Amino acid sequence: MRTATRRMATGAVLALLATIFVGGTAHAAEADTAPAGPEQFTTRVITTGLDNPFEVVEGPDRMLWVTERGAGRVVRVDPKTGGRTIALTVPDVLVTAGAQDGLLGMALHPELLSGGRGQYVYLAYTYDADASAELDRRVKLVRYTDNRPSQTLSSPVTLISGLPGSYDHNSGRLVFGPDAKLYYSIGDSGNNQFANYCKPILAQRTPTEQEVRGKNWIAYQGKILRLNLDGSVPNDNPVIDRVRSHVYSYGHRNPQGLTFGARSTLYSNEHGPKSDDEINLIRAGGNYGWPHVSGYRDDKSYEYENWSAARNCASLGWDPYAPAPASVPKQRETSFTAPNLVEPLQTFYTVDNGHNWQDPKCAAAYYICWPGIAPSSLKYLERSRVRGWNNSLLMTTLKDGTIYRVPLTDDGRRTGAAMPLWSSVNRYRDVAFNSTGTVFYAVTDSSGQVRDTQGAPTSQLANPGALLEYSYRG
Ligand SMILES: [Ca+2]
Ligand SMILES: [Ca+2]
Repeated sequence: MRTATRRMATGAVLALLATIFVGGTAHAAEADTAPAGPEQFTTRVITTGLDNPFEVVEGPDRMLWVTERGAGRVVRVDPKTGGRTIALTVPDVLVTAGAQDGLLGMALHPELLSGGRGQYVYLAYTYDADASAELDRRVKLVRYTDNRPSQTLSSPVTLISGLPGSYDHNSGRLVFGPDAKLYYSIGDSGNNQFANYCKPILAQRTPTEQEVRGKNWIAYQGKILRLNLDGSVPNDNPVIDRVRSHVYSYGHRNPQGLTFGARSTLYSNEHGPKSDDEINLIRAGGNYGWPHVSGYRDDKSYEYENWSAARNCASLGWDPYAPAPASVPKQRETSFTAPNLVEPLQTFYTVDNGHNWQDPKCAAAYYICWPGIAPSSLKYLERSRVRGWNNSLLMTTLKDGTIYRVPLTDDGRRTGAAMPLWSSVNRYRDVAFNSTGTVFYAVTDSSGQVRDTQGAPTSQLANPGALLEYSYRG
């Protein structure tokens, strides 16, 4: 923080000198219109010790509403004092140590605390759907009602249950759309890799009419869903393979970011395998390619190896660095065709064939050096008093220790280069901003690996489980 302050002071003096001594109004004008950089912000730790916070949003009460994935709690944090109150501890949340399950996304009804009828908070979380000792990890979306006198959430109503849940790749972002529908992202369960390498990826599998009627949501893996506020299927959802369901778009891997832009454009970002993290513009009925296509359909550094289709899968060992055995079917990206295939707006990053996935700098954890950033959230900023920031996406990352701003074109259909904003040795999980768009808030994971200042892996996080504030100095 002190370094940033010093940099800012020096920058301001230089800008002033440039204006006075260079005398060129063009110089001054340029300095005045360049988008603000991180040095124009003051950083502050609001609070620490949150249990893997997942979602942060500024409520109409100007408190910061946070979900703690690990503790299964909704807390309201006073941004001035860091004081927090528990609004809810979800009674039936399932949390497994080291897993990606627990309390995930949260969306506030736009009428919350306005005196209207919509005094609701929507939550997504994993639970055990099996009453016996067996574990059946599923996800449900539940609506809670805000109770002002006690400042707690109560009267849960389950909107939908039995959604696919996993140890890995749950995604879990929940958004209240401008069309008063709920949007929810579900990952591919982390299948076809690590301990799940013999389980098939179902991101291309769309539900049958019979499954929808029977409330069997198995095919909702690797999808973005669109739901009515009561959990039912909207009658204007896209018809995909002759079936209308909650599925809005498909072919996703792990879309953890989901946000609406201007003109009802919907954006998502998702984790690629070793490369090709993506930002996508989401269209109704769009196919985003996974697992046949990763990033662009360019045959660069990725080929779909379908381990589950190998007859002897269980006897094979999964190795991310060795070529897959001959019995594992392989498919080049360009051999996959789909009329509704949608390529990303941008990737982080696409690399050429022959890339070295075992950078010696990351010998302790090679994936930290893979050419990706692990995007964990995306939030659209329409208007901001921060210079040059209108019409932007803010993107948090887990591996990269950086929050980025991604400028959008006026029509919102293309993105410009991602600009790094705030960097630290932290796994940034989500970002929010206040009503004027001049104060930004980020939450960080409680543990995990990230790139250190030299780009090597470390698990020594600077601010574990924190809520951080970045205030624009103008
Ligand atoms: Ca894709
Ligand atoms: Ca590709």
